[in-house]
Amino acid sequence: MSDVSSAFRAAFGHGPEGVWTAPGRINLIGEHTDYNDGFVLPFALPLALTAAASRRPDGAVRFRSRQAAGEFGASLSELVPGAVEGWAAYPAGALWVLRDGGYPVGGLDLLVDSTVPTGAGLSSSAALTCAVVMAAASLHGTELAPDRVIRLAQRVENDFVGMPCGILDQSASMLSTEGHALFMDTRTMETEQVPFAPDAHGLSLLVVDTRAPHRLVEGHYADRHRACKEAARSLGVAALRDVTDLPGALSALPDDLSRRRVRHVVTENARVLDAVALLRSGDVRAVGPLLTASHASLRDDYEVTVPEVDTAVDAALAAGALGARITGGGFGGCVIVLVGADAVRTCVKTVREAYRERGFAEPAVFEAVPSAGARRVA
Ligand code: GAF
Repeated sequence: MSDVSSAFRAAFGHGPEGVWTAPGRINLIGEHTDYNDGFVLPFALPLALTAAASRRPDGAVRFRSRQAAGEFGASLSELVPGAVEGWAAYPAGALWVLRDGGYPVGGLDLLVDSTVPTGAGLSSSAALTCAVVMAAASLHGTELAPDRVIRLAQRVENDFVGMPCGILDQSASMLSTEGHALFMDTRTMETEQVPFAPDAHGLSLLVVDTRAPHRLVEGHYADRHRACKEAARSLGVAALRDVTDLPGALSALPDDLSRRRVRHVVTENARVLDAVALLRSGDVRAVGPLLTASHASLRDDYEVTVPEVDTAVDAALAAGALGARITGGGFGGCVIVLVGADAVRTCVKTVREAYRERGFAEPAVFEAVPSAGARRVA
């Protein structure tokens, strides 16, 4: 935090008025369910973005990132959809959604620093948008409730950046608490903090960053989203969340592709409910097979995995993991592995060997510790 404040001072010649932090996330289970009004079970990582900011009297904005060269500068009125590219589109979009929503905003100096890797499916962009929405609103006199920040940050992605995401990532960043997974009904936004501490059960939840870059804005995600909406329409339900008779729905659908997309969403919602029930009863080990079933569904029915991801899952399972799956939107990114603490070393070694054999770049592996959500820190 003091690093961010000193970097801010060095860049802008004065100190920040405030500092906010927002974490990246892992989704334990419940993938591609959020834009189908379904259930999700994410938690926040200790990896986070920190944003230092202060108001400017002249209606100008200046953005800097410690992870990017140069400075982005514009006037507030120039920040409209389509006008800003690269990382600056996210803070620009945060200011645009606030203005568009009728909240008072003015000029802003902003410097961000992040430990959330970008393009790894760990929600680096939700961390950025949540932090900047909170910072800009607060500095201009509005303390937004977390559910407002979530919706506004989602709008940044949907209407400014052009990524039709749901509310999983923003909710995880805003609402997570240490030692818990966040069970959320994305239709009602009702939440439950479910205790989740693998180490207390002699287990570890590893994150394997496959380093296969994921690019969700590039169409595949939007295709899945569209297929789900079309299937819901042809089944006569508001959202796939409302499908109660899966065999009946499958026989009513016109083609194999939509049948597979629907089967994934409906079975994944059921797996979230099963995982929550197991966590509530303290049986963390039994969540393993649900993770693996989720992966198979995402690989075969939803088709969002890539060879690096499948290799990590297969190698981890072969080395004795209790369960493993891709996490996040897919097409690259990270795998999570639930494994007994005594099998961690073998598991990591087996995954690394499998990567070497296939000629893939060395994956990064770290342990996921359920951590606190976004907040003002100074
Ligand atoms: C991405 C999206 F941003 C989320 O809204 C969610 O749909 C996820 O992919 C898949 O579960 O992270």
